[in-house]
Amino acid sequence: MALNFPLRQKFATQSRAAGGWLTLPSTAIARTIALTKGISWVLVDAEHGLITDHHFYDINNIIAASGVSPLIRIPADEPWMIKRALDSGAHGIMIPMANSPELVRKVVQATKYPPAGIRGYGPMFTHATGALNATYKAAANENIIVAVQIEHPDAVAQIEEIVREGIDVTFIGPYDLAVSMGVEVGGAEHSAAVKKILDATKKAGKVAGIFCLTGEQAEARFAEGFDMVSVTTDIDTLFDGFAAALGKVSAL
Ligand code: 3PY
Ligand code: MG
Repeated sequence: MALNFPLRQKFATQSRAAGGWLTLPSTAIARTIALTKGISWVLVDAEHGLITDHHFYDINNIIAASGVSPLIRIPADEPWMIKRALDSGAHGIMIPMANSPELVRKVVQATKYPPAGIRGYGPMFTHATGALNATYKAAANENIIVAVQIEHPDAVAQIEEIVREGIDVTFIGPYDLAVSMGVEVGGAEHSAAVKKILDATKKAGKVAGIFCLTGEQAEARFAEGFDMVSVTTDIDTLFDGFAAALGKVSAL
């Protein structure tokens, strides 16, 4: 059974999936982003954002009610965190620092009910997926979107093996990738690593994603062949908006 996940529909039609990034625990901000024309997914950031699992359920519902897929980025590759995020109705999960095929296999198993995996049963609050309990369980394994972040040289070195695991998306974290490689974002080594990840992902028939902070960056990444790209974040929009407004005011 197919669950009605807007982001899966984007994948099926191979059209550009532009997303927003939510770092603040606010249903109002989540809805504002989700209702922006052109957005098909919102990343709920429980890794570096201020959001915790206490907020997941309401945020997922408001994003899904806007016709957009909520994805949750959890702080680490822990099965219990994956379980809590999925049980709150996320359409998908994003795992930071997915640095080896073994780790990715463990993560994929944590997203699946037995016998395919080890996910525990308790989908009473998965309203944002449009299904609950037995109906949800019957559909979850094949519908939940699994995105793993490629943001470390160990992952780049093993990218061909990583993309063969049961994931849907490789999602590049360009800033961690630069920090962990000890190079500049956009420099020659960084760009070569990004290209290697993109090529391996496309060759495996998986979705290639990358984090961007501006529409200009997103447009360039889509043009390079990426399928799933963020356009900005709530907090960056606030920074930029306040700075731009204050830039018009003299003698402060
Ligand atoms: C990174 O650039 O490291 C990311 O994870 C984007 O949020
Ligand atoms: Mg990162």
